[in-house]
Amino acid sequence: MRYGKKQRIIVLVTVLLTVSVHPHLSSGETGSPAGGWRATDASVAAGPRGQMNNVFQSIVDYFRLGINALFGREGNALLGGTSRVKYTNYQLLRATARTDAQLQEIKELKQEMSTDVSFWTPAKKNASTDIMVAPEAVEEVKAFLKKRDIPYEVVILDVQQMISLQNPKMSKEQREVLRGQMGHSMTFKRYHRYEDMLNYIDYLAATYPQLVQYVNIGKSTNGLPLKVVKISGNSSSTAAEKKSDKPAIWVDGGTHAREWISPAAVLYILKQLVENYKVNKRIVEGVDWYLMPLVNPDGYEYSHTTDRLWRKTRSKGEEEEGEEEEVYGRKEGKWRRRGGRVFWEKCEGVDLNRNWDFHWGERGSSDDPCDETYAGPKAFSEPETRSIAEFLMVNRDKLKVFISLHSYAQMWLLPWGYTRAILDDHDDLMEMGRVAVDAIQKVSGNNYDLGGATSLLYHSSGGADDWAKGIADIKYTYTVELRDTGSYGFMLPASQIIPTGKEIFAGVKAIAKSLLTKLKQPNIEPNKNN
Ligand code: 0X9
Ligand code: ZN
Repeated sequence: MRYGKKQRIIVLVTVLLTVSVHPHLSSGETGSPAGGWRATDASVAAGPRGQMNNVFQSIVDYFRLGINALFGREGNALLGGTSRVKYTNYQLLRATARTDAQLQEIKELKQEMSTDVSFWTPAKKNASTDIMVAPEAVEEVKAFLKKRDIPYEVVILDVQQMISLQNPKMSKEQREVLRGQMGHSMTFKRYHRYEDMLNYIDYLAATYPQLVQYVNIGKSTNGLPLKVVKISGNSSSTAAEKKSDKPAIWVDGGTHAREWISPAAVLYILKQLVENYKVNKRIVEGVDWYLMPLVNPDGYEYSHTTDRLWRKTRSKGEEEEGEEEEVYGRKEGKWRRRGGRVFWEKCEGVDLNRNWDFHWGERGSSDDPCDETYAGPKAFSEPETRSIAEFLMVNRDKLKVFISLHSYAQMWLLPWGYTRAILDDHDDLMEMGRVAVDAIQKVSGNNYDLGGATSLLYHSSGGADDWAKGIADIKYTYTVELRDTGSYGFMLPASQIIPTGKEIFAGVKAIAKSLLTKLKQPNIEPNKNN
């Protein structure tokens, strides 16, 4: 039987009404994985009752996607699925391996229970490892740790609850009111969507045209703009500082989607430099600032609409024209558990901090598309890394400082990440890093550990910092892990945006001042390439 247009609309409306009258049937409430197609696959593991639910789920998701694509209500078709991944009763355990054997066992746990555990921090000897565990596996994992004498504590009892508490809601009306009053809706009291960030940048550029410009350096995989804001103050008094040979500082955020504090912190720095220009006159006029609040907009948006704990990009691994499927090898998937159901998930996304073309694919990065540290099918496979690299190369002579903001750990890290070898100018970078962490300590009392990325964290190759140092030759290159040390982890409450912003701005400001002082001394050569 063929349905006419009218009948199709009636069917669609009926399904939607059913879903809204019985909200527990909707995918968001049952905690299904993102994307209806996955739910169909889930029936394999979910048993007959699960199969019925999942078939229904697929129909619901199908219509929801259709409606969202048509009317763009929640999420949008561009960003893929609309059902939220739920982490109800997922626990965060903090385990500490004290011996090599225990470390090995924790690594085995990761391999063997990959459906049920997710490592928020890597396994390391004599350091704590944060492991998120699905409710179905909590007892098993705890028994595993106890049996091997590996001490652990429960840090978060219900990850979902933490997620729902993190970000105060703001209605459309409230946003409109704010835009009417201030010209933008950026509050620094909540984590904003990319649209709000872009509006804020537009507002600053329009309000302070002498000071703020932005450059679109490219587009994300899903077509969102990649924006770099340039702040350059001109003092009418000093002709020398007016010249374009001012040193430049780069600060970026949001490489990893779930690390919400990092784009918020870059925006805070932007606000201080622009809206608090008078107080920060010396560093605004003496330095050209390049700020990129959001390196990975696709992943970030996805972490708002669908999976709060998403880390990578959203690229799907389709082969480029003429390329063989095997070259990309990204048709793989894996079993995952979400909301009590196991389903087959096609693995998507690339870890941008493993995708840079400097010692790409070496230690500490993965060639498995399902891994959180998947380096991509090739170096610079992602438009985000390519666009930034191009921009940095054009400006490399001016750039003296490169800072990439991440979370969480409270660490000020120096290259290299790919090797244990120490930089030739390690001491210079330590000295400058010390200036920053001391300034942070002074302003908030918080201690940031300072040191090489490999020794403080772990091996990881293909990182932005290694490329900035090794290829672009930017002298003072750092990766900063912002707050906290694990009480909230990625779900750092929005009330900590301003305090975190204040401390990181103090650190960055101290570096800018120190750089200007150094450049005044004639015998200092901050870049090899100068
Ligand atoms: O692993 C990373 O990419 C960074 N840590 S995070 O928890 N935010 O994912 C650290 C990167 C340090 N730099 C290099 N390893 N190159
Ligand atoms: Zn990160």
